[in-house]
Amino acid sequence: MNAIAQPDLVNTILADFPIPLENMKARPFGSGLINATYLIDCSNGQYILQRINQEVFRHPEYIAENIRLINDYLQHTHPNYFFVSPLTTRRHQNMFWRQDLGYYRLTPFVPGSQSIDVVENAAEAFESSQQFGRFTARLARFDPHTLKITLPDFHNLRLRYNQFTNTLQHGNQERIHAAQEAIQFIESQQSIVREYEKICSNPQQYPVRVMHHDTKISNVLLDKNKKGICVIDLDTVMPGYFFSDVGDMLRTYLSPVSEEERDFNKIGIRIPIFEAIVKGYFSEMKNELTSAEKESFVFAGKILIYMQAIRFLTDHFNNDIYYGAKYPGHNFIRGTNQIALLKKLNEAEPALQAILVQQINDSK
Ligand code: GN1
Ligand code: MG
Repeated sequence: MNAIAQPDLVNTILADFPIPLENMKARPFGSGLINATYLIDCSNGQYILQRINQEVFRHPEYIAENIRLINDYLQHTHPNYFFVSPLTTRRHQNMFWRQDLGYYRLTPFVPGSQSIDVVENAAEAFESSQQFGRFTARLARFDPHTLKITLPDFHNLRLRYNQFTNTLQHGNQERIHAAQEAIQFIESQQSIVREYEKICSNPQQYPVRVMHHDTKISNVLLDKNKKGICVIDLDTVMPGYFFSDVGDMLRTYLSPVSEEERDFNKIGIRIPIFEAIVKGYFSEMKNELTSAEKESFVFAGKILIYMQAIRFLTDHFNNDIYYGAKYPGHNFIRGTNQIALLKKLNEAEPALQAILVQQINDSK
């Protein structure tokens, strides 16, 4: 899925950006599944070159429009907020270089920044959660509906569930047959879909906000002391609900191991990390969030873990057309890993809820 850019293609693309090309070096970078990413070294600094996956993002120009709108708004209202915007091309002043070969964009690499792939401690979780909270808080008076929908129905759990059941009819029957236990578990948790629908039909208590929709730790830049600098990877910034960002943080920070882990005994819920996520998010959003949103933090985790389990399993049954697979059964492992995580979250729920209530009270 991640087509490797040819060196001469990289040169052709970069020639249209205002950067010096002598002694330029390019190498693959990062761990994203959807867009191909390269680190570019050149004489005036480092840049990130990314090819947008057009199978996933059907209108890459929407991404550019959204980033421009948000950038303009923030420069106006919060000029000190650190926001990394892609460079524009020399010829057309576009945020994308595009030809038949695809859409590419170039973003400055923030000097002294680092990103990490796994949350090791509560301080990292706090910093990251604070950054995602700050992003939505700074945009609290910005009308989310002016943004383009870059990925329609991205976090629509009802749709994801329906796609899953549909795939059970039409997908790879051998794989489906071998996955009965996982399928039954997914079906047994359907009440999550119904609760999700209640949230989406209650705009008073669950308002539509500008959400990032991909809040894994690697989408936050940290400085050398692991203090948060800013959020990155803004392709999925769209109108959405609090649960998307809060839930994906719980999904990706709580366990000491990621969705890639094959030894499910290592999956667990780290309570201090939960507390740090809540504190970090509340530090920016406590005056914006409704009581209902605050009280639903644990449920946000359930929605996102459940959705990701469904997405990985659906892809497994569809012969890995979306996420790809590095080994046979890769998406089955990822999906069942997420099921194991959801079970752990369900077990830990009373303890997490108690911490949440404490934090809600402390934030008043
Ligand atoms: C994809 O490409 P990446 O890693 O940023 C996916 C997310 C999933 C994630 C799971 C556009 O994100 O929704 O949570 O994989 N993004 C898209 O690793 O589908
Ligand atoms: Mg992403």
